[in-house]
Amino acid sequence: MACQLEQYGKHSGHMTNHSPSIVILTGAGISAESGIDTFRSAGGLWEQHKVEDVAKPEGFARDPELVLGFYDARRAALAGVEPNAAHHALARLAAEYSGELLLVTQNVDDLHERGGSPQVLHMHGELKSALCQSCEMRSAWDAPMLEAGGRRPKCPICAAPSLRPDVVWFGEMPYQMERIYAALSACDLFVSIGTSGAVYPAAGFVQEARGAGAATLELNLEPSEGSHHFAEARHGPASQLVPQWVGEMLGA
Ligand code: BV8
Repeated sequence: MACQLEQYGKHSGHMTNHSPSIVILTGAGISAESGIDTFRSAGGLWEQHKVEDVAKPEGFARDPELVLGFYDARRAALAGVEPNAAHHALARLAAEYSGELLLVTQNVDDLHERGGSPQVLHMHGELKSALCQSCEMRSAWDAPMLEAGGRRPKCPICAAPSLRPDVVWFGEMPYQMERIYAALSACDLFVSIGTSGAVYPAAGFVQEARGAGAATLELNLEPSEGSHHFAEARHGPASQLVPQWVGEMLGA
């Protein structure tokens, strides 16, 4: 890793003796060993449902109960899973690393937080957040959005029965993109963990970082669709690769 940072480090003199600034992007693969289905593996979420039916505004408009039920099931499943060694390793990095660190996740689960990461940027939203379509306010939410008899719970802020999952569907703008792009253009190292590189704009982050002179590392079970953009790629389960990489970064 150190050799890569020197070899691929910033050409604009960022590489002084400070600890390299790191942007990490995670995807469903980091939660796979916790028992949460990924999207594209055999039997994964998208095999059980058509994307356009459950992860697009049009699908929600067409059949809100199908979509609310899909997200209610995923939210309820969180109670039965635990963070794994990869989540805990990233929390250790946040606690012990002296350089700047931004953790961006495409995941809507809460395993990074429960694994101890203090700041998590959920660019595609969170299962445990509700967005009200009337007042457009967000509230922490851990209950079903579809109650018995198809009743809809009331928004905690405006009392309208118009809550939707606070997740970013296809065609919707991911959250905090300016902050992410600013971090990508300034970082010394971009690390992608457990994502297929199938969905944009997240799949383009490696090119942003590399274009700005950062070193790039992919940690994934197998080569992703964007593997060729990475200066270094390691393949295997996140529960092994991530603790090993964190140990390298902490010099342990
Ligand atoms: C937008 C949230 C613009 C909800 C999700 C043509 C070209 C380029 C782009 C487009 C295009 N046509 C349309 C687009 C845009 C579109 C897109 O990218 N489409 C794709 C299909 C081409 N993108 C969008 O619409 C985005 N918005 O572009 O807005 C805009 C501009 C102006 C104004 C308004 C809007 C929004 C996309 C967000 C969609 N929401 N999720 C929910 O979770 O239900 S997507 C969802 O899939 C995830 O969030 C993630 O982003 C994406 C990919 O999933 P992964 O996390 O990578 O999971 P996957 O199963 O695919 O892969 C798992 C990986 O882990 C695998 O590689 C596997 O090998 C690995 N793995 C498995 N086990 C392990 C492991 N690795 C390590 N250890 C293990 N144990």
